[in-house]
Amino acid sequence: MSQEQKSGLSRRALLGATAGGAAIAGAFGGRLALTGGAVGGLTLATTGAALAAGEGFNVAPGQLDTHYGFWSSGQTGEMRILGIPSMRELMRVPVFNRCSATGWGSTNESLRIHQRTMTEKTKKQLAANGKKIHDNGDLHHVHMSFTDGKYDGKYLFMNDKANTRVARVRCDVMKTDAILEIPNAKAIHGMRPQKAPNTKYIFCNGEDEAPLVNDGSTMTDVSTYVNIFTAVDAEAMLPAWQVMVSGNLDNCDADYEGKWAFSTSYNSEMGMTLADMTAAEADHVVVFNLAAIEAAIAAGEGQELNGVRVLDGRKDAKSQFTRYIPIPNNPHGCNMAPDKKHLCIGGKLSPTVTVLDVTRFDALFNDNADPMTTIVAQPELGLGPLHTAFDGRGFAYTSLFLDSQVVKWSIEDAIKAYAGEAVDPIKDKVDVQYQPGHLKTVMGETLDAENQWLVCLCKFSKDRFLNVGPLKPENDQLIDISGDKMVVVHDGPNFAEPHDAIAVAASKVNPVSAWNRQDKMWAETRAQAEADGVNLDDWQDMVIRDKDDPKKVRVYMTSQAPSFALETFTVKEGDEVTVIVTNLDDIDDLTHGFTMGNHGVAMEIGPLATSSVTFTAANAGVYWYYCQWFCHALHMEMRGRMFVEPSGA
Ligand code: K7E
Ligand code: CUA
Ligand code: CA
Repeated sequence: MSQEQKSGLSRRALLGATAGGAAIAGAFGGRLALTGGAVGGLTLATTGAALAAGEGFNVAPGQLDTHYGFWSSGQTGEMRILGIPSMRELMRVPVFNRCSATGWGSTNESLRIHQRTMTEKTKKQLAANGKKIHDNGDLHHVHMSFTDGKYDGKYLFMNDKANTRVARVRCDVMKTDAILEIPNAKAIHGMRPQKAPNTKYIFCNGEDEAPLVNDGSTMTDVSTYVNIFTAVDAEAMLPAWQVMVSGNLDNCDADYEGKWAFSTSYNSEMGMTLADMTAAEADHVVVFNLAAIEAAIAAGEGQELNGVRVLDGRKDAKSQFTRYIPIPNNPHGCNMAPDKKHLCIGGKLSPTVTVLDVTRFDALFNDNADPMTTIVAQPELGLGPLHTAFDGRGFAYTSLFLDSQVVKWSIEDAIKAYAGEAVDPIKDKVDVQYQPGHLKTVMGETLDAENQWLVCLCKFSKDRFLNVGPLKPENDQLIDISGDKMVVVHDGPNFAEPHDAIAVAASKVNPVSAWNRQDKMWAETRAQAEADGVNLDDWQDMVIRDKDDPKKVRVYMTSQAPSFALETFTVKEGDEVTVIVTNLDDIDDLTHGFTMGNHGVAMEIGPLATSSVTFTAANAGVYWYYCQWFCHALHMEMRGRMFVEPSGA
C-alpha cells in the first residue's frame, strides 16, 4: 500500500470519529471504510467520463465566463471571485484579513472601516496585545443583496465566525465598505440576507452559547447561557434587533415572502461536550416571525443591551417571536428552494433531509399548530447530508459528506413518497472528491435558478493534485447538471477553506474600472486634506506639520506613471508620518502602490483612488519608497527617498 493510500485511509477513519460523534461512530465506521474503497476505485471512471462530456466548461484564453462566483475563504478571512464555468480565480477581496498587496488592514481607510463599530472590550483586548485590529477572520458565507427574490448586484455580505462580525462588500468597486462587530451574540455562523421585498435585514446566527452579560460573574452555570439571533440593518450596517433563542444556532435562510427567517440548531441540548451535544434524538429549526418581532421592537418590548433591543424568544417565554420544529439529531444546512415553498434541512447525523412547507408556518403562530404538520417530506438520501442546492426544474442537490457524493433528488417525488406513494425521489448520485460541504447551483438561491452548473466545495483533495506537503488544498468541483446524469467536469484546487459560494449571472454585476474621486472610502482623508488646504483632486506634493501636534506630519503626493509627485521628503525621528497618495491615472488597470522600505508599510492605490497610511519613523536615516504595483516600463524607477533627521537635529 502506498503512503498516500495509507494516509487517506487513516484520515477517513479520523473523519468518521469527528464527524459522527461518539454515539454514532460505530454505525458509520463500517460504512465509511466501504465508502473509502469505493471512492478510490471509482475516481478514474468518473474523471474519464467527465473529460469526454465536459466541453462547456472550457473557457478559452481571452474569453469571459458567463457567471461570477463569489467564494468564502473560511479561515483565510477574505472573499474570492471566481469565473464560472472556467473556475478561474479572478480576484481576492480582503475583508477580515490583512493583505500585503492592497494594504487592507493597515491603510487608514481600511482601519476606519475595521474600527467603526468596534466594542470597548475588543479595543481593550487588542490594545493588550499591541494591536489595532483583529487580523484574522473565519468567513464562511457570502451572499448578495436581493430585490424581489432576485440578486440586485449591489452588495455582498459575509460573516466572521471567529470574531463575531459581519462585513459588506460594495459590488461597484469590490471593496469592503463596512464591518460590524455584533454585540451580545457570540460567533456569527449562518448568515443570510432577507430575500423579499428586499434586503432590509441581514440575518445572523450566533453559534456559541455564553452568559448574556459575559463579565465573569457567572461562567460554569450553563443555565445562564443564551444564544442570540441578530437582524442587521443592511444599509446602515448596524444591529436592528436581537432575539434570544433556546439551543444554539447554526445555518439560516429566509423565505421569498419576507415573512420568516429560520435557523438550524444542533445543540438544542445546550450541551458543552460532544457527547452532550449529540445526546438528544432531535434538535430543531427555529422559525422567526418578522412581523411579530418588528411590532414588539416598535413597542419597546424586551431589554436594551449594548445599544440593541433584545427580545426573549426562548421556548419558556412562549412568545410570538419564535416556533421550534423538531428535526432529527444535529441538523446543519438550511436552504430555501426557489419554488418559494420548501425549506430543506440537512440531517448531518441523520441520513435524511427534512422538507418543511413554509406556507404552513402561519398556522404555527396563529393556531399553535403542531410543528410536525409543517414537515412534508423526509427523504433518506445517504450519509452525512449537509447542504442542498436547487435548479429551476424542481430538483434538489444535496451534499453527502460521509458518502462523498452529491445526490440529485426530486422535491415533488419526496413529498409523494412521504405521503405513502411508491416513488423513489433519488434521481442520480455522483462521486465527488472528497467530502463535500456546501454546493451551489448557478442562481439557485434566487427566483432565477438555472439548470446547467453545480459547484461542489469539497473539504479534501487527497490525491487529486500534485502533493504539496501535509497541508493539501481543498477541491472545488464543477458538475454539469444539464442532463439526467450529473458529470464532474473540473477540479479546482483552493486554499483554506472555502465553505460556501454563490454563482451570479455576469449581467447582474457591473463593477467600475476607475474610482469616483468623491468616493466615500476616503471621505475622512479628504476632510483632513481640506483642513490642510490641500486639493486632493489636483497635483499634490506637500509636506504639512500638524499645528496642534507637531509630532504629526502629513505627506501629500500624487502618483502618475511612472513617478510620484515627491521624489524626496523629510521628517524627524519619532514623527508620526501619514502618507496620502492620490493616483491621477484614470486608465483602465493602472494601479499604483506605495511601499515604504523597512517600515511594514504597503498599499494599493487604484485608478483615481486616494489611500493613506500612518506610521512612526522611529530611526534616523534614508529610506526608499517605491511603487509596488507594476504600472509602466519604468515602474522600477517609480521610487523616492524619505529622509529621517536625527531627533537632535
Ligand atoms: Cu456553511 Cu461549512 Cu460554516 Cu456547512 S458551514 S460545510
Ligand atoms: Cu506605479 Cu508601479
Ligand atoms: Ca444535538
